[in-house]
Amino acid sequence: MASGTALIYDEKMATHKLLWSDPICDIEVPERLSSSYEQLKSYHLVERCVPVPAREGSEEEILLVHSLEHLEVAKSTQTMNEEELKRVSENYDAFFFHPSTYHCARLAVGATLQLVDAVMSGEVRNGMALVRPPGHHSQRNAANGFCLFNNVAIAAEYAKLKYGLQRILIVDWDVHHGQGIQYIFEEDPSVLYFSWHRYEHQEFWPSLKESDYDAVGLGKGKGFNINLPWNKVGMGNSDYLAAFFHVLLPMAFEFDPELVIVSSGYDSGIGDPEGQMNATPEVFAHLTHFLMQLANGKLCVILEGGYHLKSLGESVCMTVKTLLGDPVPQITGEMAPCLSAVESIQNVRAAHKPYWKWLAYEDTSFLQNLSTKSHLLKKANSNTSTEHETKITNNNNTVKVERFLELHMKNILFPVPPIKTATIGSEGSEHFLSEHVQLVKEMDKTEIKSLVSGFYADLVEEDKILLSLGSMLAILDKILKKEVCNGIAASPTAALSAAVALRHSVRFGFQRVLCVFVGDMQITPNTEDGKMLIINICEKEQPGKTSCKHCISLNWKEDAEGNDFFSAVLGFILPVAYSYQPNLTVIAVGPNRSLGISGISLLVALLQGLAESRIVAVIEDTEISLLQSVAKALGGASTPPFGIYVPPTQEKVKKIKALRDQFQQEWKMLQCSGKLSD
Ligand code: X5A
Ligand code: ZN
Repeated sequence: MASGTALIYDEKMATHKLLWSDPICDIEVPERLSSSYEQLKSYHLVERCVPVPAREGSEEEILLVHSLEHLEVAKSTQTMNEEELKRVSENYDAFFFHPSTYHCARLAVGATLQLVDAVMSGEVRNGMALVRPPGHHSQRNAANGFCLFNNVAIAAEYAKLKYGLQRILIVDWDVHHGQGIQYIFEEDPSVLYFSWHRYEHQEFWPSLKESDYDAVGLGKGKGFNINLPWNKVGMGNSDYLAAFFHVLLPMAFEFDPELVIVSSGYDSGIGDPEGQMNATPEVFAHLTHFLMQLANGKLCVILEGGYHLKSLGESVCMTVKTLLGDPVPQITGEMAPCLSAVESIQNVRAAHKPYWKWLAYEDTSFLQNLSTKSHLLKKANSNTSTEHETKITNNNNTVKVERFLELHMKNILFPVPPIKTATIGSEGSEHFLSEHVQLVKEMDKTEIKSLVSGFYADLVEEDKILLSLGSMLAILDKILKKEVCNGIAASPTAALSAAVALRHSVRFGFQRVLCVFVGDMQITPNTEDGKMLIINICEKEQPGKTSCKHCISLNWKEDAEGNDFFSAVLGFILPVAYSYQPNLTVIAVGPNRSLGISGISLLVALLQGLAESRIVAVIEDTEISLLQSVAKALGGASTPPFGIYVPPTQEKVKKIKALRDQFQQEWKMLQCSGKLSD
């Protein structure tokens, strides 16, 4: 199994720079590259990565996407003087040539292809390439928007050709629309392109009609181009996560890519003068973590935009840290998407309904944006500020965001325990012991008794049960004390163990503990104080049990043919869990589980985005392969056995929709349509 994270960086790419004054292009500076690399060094991330050298992309490789004419024009700029360079540059929308530009752009292409090779050959699991100039705006015959050669598009064509790939996912989280990538793959069903972008009803650059949600692809490629336009600035963490839950990720799971490439612009992050968005660096850890669950972890992240140096650097670090397998920091801020974001999400879902099976039974309809009006209103009222004034405000804001990030990163970053998973050396555990797993000493009986007394003492008669509670508590203690990240315990009574775990962590001081219980739960703890949230996944409706805000029953039986559970995880469980923001997650598997190993592994993998990845898994099952799979998922294995993805049936889609309607006022990350039920 592939392990390790490649990092590609070559300081030569910092020689491409603007030689004359141009207020549009002056943000694309060499320091974007060098300061990001310095930031990586200061977090000691560079030394943890596998260094892979850049190389020049060949002419043949560039011609996979570009015209010979474009290549020749670019080549001819190497020997030009400043005046000539300026003249050629003026032929394009927002581009500048420097004598070193051609060489840098070839290095950017080659660096990207080196990363694809390192990942595809299994030399590493994933990686990031820091490149300049960026690529996603450049087109077959034109430079555009700071981009000369389309690094990511070339990489996708290269991977198709060299490795015979049939499904590649490109995720473009840059704040601009990568129209260059869209044009290149519009008719190609083997490349699924997703882009969100600042759009403001076509007012924001590049102001194209074809950046809207209704551009879904052409011919055979219909359904394989996904545009999510943001019609307002100020989009933040919850808007980005909602877009992943309700648009990108379900499509990505249904598509089941063999390789994921990210057009990784950080101008969608806070403080960026272009994007004007509010997403904080840790959101990129979450986005990265989600994408790591696809394509057996084969993930290539390629730098595109990002113009606030501090915000860019921190976001790059969060991305690389996550690629390396570090636990994901807790997301901050109010977890509710804004109305304008929800409208955009609803519209892109409606536009794609004909092409995706998981959407087929959703009753999506188009929404004429309410925000259109308020947008025009806002515009009409805004007093006209001069260019100069705008610059000053931006500079103030830049400094403000720098100070904010300084503090913010100190708050969200936490020391990573050297050992990831704790377990008890019980029967069977030898099957999943590895260097990342620590054996925990069992507690003695009196200690356990004193811990359990007060709540479930009467239930604990048998020694065997007492001992298993002791094991679980010993593991939980290590997690609570942050000596390990997560833990796994076998238990003859999962419901009792989970209940004790919940009570113990609340008593320890945790304010919100999430419990996802798979199977029949014989004991239901009292959740009235809101300090616990239980989601019970079971096959049949329990008579007499009604769901409430903190105790939700989800009746679901995994499809026998394949894994359809992803639709419930993305459409319900994760949105609820992210709305709740737990400090600890308990996953318990009890009797009569209605999920297979693949479903449970997926759950474990995705829930690691919450609670700083603190998870305790309690499993009442003698099946060694389940224990092994969960232990693997907890360790961040790159090949989780998720099985074959199949879309959910109409009945299941309705079930999720009913739950969403029931709970979306309380758990707002569930919202994905503008018209809320009452
Ligand atoms: C790669 C990238 C932005 C171009 C903006 C031109 N390009 N106004 O972020
Ligand atoms: Zn951009």
